[in-house]
Amino acid sequence: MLTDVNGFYQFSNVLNGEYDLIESVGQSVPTPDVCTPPETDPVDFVSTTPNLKTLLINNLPAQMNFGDFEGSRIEGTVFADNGIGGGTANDGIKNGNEIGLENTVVKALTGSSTLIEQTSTNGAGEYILYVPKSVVGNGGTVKIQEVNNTSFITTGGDAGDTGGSYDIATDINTFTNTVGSSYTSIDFADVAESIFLTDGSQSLQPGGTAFFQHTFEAKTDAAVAFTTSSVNNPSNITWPVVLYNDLNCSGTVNSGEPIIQPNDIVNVTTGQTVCLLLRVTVPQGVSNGASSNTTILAVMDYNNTSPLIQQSLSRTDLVTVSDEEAGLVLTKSVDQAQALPGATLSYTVSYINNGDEPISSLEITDNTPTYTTFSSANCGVLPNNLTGCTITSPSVGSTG
Ligand SMILES: [Ca+2]
Ligand SMILES: [Ca+2]
Ligand SMILES: [Ca+2]
Ligand SMILES: [Ca+2]
Repeated sequence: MLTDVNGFYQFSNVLNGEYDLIESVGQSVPTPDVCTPPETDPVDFVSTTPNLKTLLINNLPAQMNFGDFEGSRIEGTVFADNGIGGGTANDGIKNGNEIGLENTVVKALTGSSTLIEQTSTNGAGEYILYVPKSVVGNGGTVKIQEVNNTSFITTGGDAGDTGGSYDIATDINTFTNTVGSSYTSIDFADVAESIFLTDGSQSLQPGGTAFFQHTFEAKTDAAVAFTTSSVNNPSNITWPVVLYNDLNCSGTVNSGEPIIQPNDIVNVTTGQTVCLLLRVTVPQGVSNGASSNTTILAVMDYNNTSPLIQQSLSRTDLVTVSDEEAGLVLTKSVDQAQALPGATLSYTVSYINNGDEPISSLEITDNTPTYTTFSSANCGVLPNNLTGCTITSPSVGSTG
């Protein structure tokens, strides 16, 4: 049957059973039993509900509505273009197991960039937008724009089946509207920004060595160049700086772990963590308050991008010379300034940790002075949290 002027329809005296209800424009009434009508919408309308619905009638009244919209429907996906699961990173195309990005804003705009409608992507990264015929008619321009979430970088987009084109600078797909169309696969490709942690600072005495641990967490496939530059105070003194690739992330330099040179490239893939160790040596003879501030710059060239997409990250490590904040301080004293031959001298080695880091193990060595031989040694009174003191000494009467 045909709907009335208000779009209303009603079938009466329907026998119990299962029925297909089909929306079909302009069909003759009654539709012949032998011929299933095509599922169609009125001219210039797109469906907001399926045109075919199945209905079970069992003695009770039933209601089934069909929704149509006068204009065009646009749908697509915003996804993480990071190449996971066999995909290609940063190519602007959803491939492999690249997943959708939820809660991302997508806007429909007119050719003159007036907002028509905006929405957010669902859990699968999908969105649907509608453009009314009254706003953009046949032959008018429609722009679909993504607004990246915080900490995401655009790698591309796809105009889908619109026949339009994508512009990376504005993150907009632009196409010419045919009213009543249902456009699909208008997609947007982003990747999360990679992460570089963290800033460091240490106080050391002249001649000391500082190590700073850093982690670089790649969120997409890229070639990374790590370079260092230092600002020294006073500026005429050079502080030796070396950057190591801490392959086993131990926080220490192990045998075989390479120094990263300025021209080296570290290739990373999505989810990979690169551990770095920066070693800064305080020159001998620098005075209290001298400092060196080293910046580690990480420049990522995203794989598969042309023109090249880059992300730069940096961290700084500050080393300050401070006598007062020297870590371990040892002092040695003797109980008599002079002694007769055969007398016993008692030497005391005292230790104090003035640093802000705990010291977990410590080895102190000393020599028997000239004209003396070893008598005995003990650990003295240990602080509460210091245990396991052992003494390795020469035999009594010997030197060592
Ligand atoms: Ca419909
Ligand atoms: Ca991809
Ligand atoms: Ca984007
Ligand atoms: Ca290591």
